[in-house]
Amino acid sequence: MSEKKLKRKTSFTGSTEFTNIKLEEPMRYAAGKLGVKEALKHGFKEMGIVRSMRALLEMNQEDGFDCPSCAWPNPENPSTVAEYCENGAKALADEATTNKIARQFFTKYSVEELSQFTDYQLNKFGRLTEPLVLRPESIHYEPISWQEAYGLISEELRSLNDPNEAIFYTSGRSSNEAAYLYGMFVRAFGTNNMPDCSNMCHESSGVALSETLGIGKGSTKLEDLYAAEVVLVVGQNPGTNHPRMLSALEKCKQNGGKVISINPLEEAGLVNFKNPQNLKGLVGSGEDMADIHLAVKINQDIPLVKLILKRLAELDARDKNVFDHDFIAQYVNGYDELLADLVQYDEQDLLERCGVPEEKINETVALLAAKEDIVVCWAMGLTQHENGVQNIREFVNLLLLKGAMGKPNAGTCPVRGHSNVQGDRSVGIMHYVDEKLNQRIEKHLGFVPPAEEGVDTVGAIKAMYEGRGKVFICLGGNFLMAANDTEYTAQALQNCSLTVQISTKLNRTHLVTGKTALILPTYGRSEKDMKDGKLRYFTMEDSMGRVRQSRGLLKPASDHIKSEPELIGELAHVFFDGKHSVNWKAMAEDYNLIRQSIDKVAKGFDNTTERSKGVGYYLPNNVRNLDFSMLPGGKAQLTLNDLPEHNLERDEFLLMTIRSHDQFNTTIYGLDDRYRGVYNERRVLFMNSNDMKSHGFKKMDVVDISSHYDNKKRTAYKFLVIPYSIPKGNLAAYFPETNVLVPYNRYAHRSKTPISKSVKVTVVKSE
Ligand SMILES: Nc1nc2c(c(=O)[nH]1)N[C@H]1C(S)=C(S)[C@@H](COP(=O)(O)OP(=O)(O)OC[C@H]3O[C@@H](n4cnc5c(=O)[nH]c(N)nc54)[C@H](O)[C@@H]3O)O[C@H]1N2
Ligand SMILES: Nc1nc2c(c(=O)[nH]1)N[C@H]1C(S)=C(S)[C@@H](COP(=O)(O)OP(=O)(O)OC[C@H]3O[C@@H](n4cnc5c(=O)[nH]c(N)nc54)[C@H](O)[C@@H]3O)O[C@H]1N2
Ligand SMILES: [Mo]
Repeated sequence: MSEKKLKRKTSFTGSTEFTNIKLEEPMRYAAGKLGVKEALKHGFKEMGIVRSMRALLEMNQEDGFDCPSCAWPNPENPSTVAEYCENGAKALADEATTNKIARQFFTKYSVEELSQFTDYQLNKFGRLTEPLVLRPESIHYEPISWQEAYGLISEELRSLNDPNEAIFYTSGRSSNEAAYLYGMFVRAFGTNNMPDCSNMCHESSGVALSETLGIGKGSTKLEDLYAAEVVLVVGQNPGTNHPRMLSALEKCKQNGGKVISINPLEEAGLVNFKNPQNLKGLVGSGEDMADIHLAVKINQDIPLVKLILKRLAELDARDKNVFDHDFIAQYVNGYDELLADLVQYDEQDLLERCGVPEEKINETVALLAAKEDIVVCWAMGLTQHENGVQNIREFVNLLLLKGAMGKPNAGTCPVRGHSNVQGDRSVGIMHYVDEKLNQRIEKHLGFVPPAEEGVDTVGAIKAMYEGRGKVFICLGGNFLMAANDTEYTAQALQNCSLTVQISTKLNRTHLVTGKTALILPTYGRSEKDMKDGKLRYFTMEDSMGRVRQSRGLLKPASDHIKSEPELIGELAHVFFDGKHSVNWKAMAEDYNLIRQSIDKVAKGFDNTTERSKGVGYYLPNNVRNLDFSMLPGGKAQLTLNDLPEHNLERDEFLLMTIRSHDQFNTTIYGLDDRYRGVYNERRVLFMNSNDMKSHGFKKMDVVDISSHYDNKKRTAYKFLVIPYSIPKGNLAAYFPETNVLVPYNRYAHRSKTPISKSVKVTVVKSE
């Protein structure tokens, strides 16, 4: 029998049945932090009353655990009441669910059968409770001991011709300790093949900020948002994805600050906001969070900013006080070139491209001209385009011209996704080579790390597809559904000899696998990690660069699962047969040893065990000290960025793939998108009602969406058309259902972030 015929018949999309949609008007407001009572409602169903009460009271508190949802920082003094949001409560309930997958489950269902379930249904089965193996000829997972699993992986790794035939992915939920141990094991094994979720997320921010400001992270602290004069929220939906950020914006407004939202959609929470924890929010109609909403067309942020800069430059030419000339003279490179470049653009053309009404531009220009303390926040609406890096550089231009950098209440704020995605990078999860890091590894860990750049997510998919990547190990995440071009990625995974998932819950990447597959179940953030009667804890780095401790408190889902550092350390110990310059086993047991090692090897970490206590400590950040010595001329860089061109044909739209209110990335908590007024259905396509008319679509028409890159038709079948307030020519639909449309070889220049927010598509009625 040929290799191909042996392949399991697993579905990489799951069912496309509709689930009984209900529509309402989109909501005008969103809540930030959540009252205890409401949050408990989410917990009770999944976790039971006692577990919910205990866990929610400890979430984001000083001696508690870090919320497993987003990376928004906790305030220095968390309020005595709840410091969490609705979606944090959902994330916790999802992780700490009392639903468990028992041994008989995999006897009952084959992987082929399981793959017919939707992602929502797969997640609902609950927590994984013991290590499992899917053997080459089998279609059923079966139990395997930890030792046997380590042995199997080690043998497979040793059998490779070249360490670069193995690829090690990381999702951003892992602690600093787990990620560090993993990253160092991968290097000791001999490769830099470390793609991570960041490649699909904020990589464009990292690239843009590094080259303009000398550090790939943001410069603001939470308090800076409170007192800023203007906060721009660009390409970001905080009401759903970072709800606690709304509390910070509310504080800003109470202090007299203004909020500008730049988004094709009027996202709830930016338009109007209710804080359930203050009386006004509960009884009144809430606050309008955004003072100005700029409904930019998808991927037309650069024309918008250029237009604003042009107008500001005109005012500055007259008054000489709109830009910060002292700051520019001392700290900034490229001023004359930027001004000369702006002159060539036609204002009317820019206006038409961005699609924003002129009076809104005027309002924005007047506000920005008069203010100095400006913060720009952004997320996926800027990073996930072909020109993602340039998008961000253009906003950096604005901040630098205004001197809004390296001082209180001003600066950059890329709002990170996964709760420890920033920390994972800081402790060494990256596919590129950092020579200084390599020198420290050699000095302190006693081995020579590889000097050759590894693959990122795009490179990993291609390598596996082409047979160059043979073993694929994932520390968390759901690679198949998170990555683009689902069909291609599925084939890539199936070409592997071994795929390994270290995870908490079942997902589709466990079902579309290599010849042999392993599931290694691990603790969630909220679980108590005990060793010899002592509680162990982790550290995380939040979106603003602060390192803090996190300790779980709930009884783990099973006695047969292991913490991430423990299983990584044990695997490394087995792989090296106990003979290596690093004592992996000791670190697997005692996380203080890992932290001591991080202090020596990772940049900026220092006395972490002590300093991460309580409110924690900030990692060094050169922008906060206005130190640009690492950049050309020792200065921050203004940059020239091109206008994006999409050249849409009459039947083409630009589609953004976004999150609903009831999901965390590929984990689907529920089928509602309450703020957008959609209930019990995810297969929806948001369309401008004029486009519906001109293209002959009616509300609830069933359509297929196709992209046509490289003469290949990729289709996402069966979506319901919903009229929505979205710019003409633009569409929105949820990820991961629409990932099939995003070609694997279309990504942002230089950061290689897939173009999840500007996919050119056509739409036709389903047959
Ligand atoms: N509850 C919950 N929380 C999460 C997540 C989750 O799935 N659920 N995911 C986490 C992760 S990993 C991440 S990265 C973040 C993601 O957080 P977001 O970036 O807020 O997530 P998206 O849903 O991708 O929303 C993108 C936003 O950008 C807008 N947008 C799209 N294209 C453009 C454009 O061209 N220009 C502008 N100006 N705006 C545009 C969209 O309308 C939308 O409001 O959230 C994190 N937090
Ligand atoms: N089309 C499109 N695609 C996108 C995006 C988009 O906007 N549009 N967004 C992109 C972005 S921003 C990101 S960050 C990626 C996300 O990509 P990933 O990080 O790969 O995906 P997640 O859905 O967050 O991963 C969920 C899985 O992680 C596991 N898990 C949860 N908690 C833990 C834990 O504590 N430890 C371990 N070991 N495992 C755990 C569970 O098994 C769960 O099924 O997706 C990207 N893909
Ligand atoms: Mo992300």
